[in-house]
Amino acid sequence: MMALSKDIALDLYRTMVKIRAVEDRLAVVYYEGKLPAFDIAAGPVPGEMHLYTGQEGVATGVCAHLRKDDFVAGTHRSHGHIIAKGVELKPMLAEIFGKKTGLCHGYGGHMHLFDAGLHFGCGGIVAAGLPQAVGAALAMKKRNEDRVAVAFLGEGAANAGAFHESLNLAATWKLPLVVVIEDNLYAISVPKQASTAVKSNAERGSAYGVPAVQVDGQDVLAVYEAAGEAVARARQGEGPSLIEAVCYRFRGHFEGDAEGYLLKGEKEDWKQKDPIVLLGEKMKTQGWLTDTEAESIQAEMTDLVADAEAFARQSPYPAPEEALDNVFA
Ligand SMILES: Cc1ncc(C[n+]2csc(CCOP(=O)(O)OP(=O)(O)O)c2C)c(N)n1
Ligand SMILES: [Mg+2]
Repeated sequence: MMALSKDIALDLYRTMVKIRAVEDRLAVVYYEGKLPAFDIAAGPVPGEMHLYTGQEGVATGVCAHLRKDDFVAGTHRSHGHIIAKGVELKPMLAEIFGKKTGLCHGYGGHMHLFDAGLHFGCGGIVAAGLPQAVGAALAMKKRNEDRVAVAFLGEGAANAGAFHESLNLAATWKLPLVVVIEDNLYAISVPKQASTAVKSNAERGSAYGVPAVQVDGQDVLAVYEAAGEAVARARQGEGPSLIEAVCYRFRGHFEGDAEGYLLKGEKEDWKQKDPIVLLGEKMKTQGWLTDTEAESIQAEMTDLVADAEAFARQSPYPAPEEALDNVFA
């Protein structure tokens, strides 16, 4: 068991509460102007919205080992990844609101958060982040840098060709890559067992010569420990690793999902394994956190989000005549 200090535990806790605070607010703001008919184009945050609520332990446990110059490729569900990597909330929320002050000047929105300074990118094409992370890892190796590339993906994406080609190349070239599969049981409404006969995606590592482990994704400390080993391996030039984190999203695939595919009582059961509550309880047992401290962290993060939201709302939209700037046309 990796030695854990109060400082590290507190850092993990604060990051998870920050992610949850952003998304709890977005879960309200998103519906402004959209109801009663659910007009997806209406309101201050038009378009689709995929929340990460419930999976915070995965992004947090992995990114806690990363430096600013390490590369992360996310997915369509990446608020948690970019926050755990250290993004400023103001430009992040401004991007989600489609504003000129956003990370991508409002061109990207919630699914296309990109922060060059943080070496972070994500997007809506399932499994597309993997080849990008392999490319980043190849560049790092060619330049003799001790940087690491991380690709997050869902268990659905692990059935895409890009996943298999990426693992194969990364292992053959011994690249500094960590692949993190977040198995939240579903790809949209399709349960894992309907799209693969493989029980655990960690088993797939051996097909490519990649060390792989399965961890409880609701337990941020388990993720933190596995990621510590994988990131160290990559940084020391020992090649790629695969982490399969079994987790659960507490909200639908996207906001507006009727969730007719869930088993009765399933979500309620998983909510008993809220990663924030679980870590908070462990810390309280250790004497590392009091109820008052937990409340003040929650209040601090709620305030941070309120400031970022105010910034986003007050910011201007890009002018229509700028629509084709900065894009391939
Ligand atoms: C190449 C491609 N195919 C299909 C889609 C439509 N799509 C969006 S999300 C998704 C499911 C992804 O499931 P998973 O990888 O498990 O991630 P999760 O949503 O569970 O986080 C699909 C099929 C897409 N965006 N890109
Ligand atoms: Mg999934």
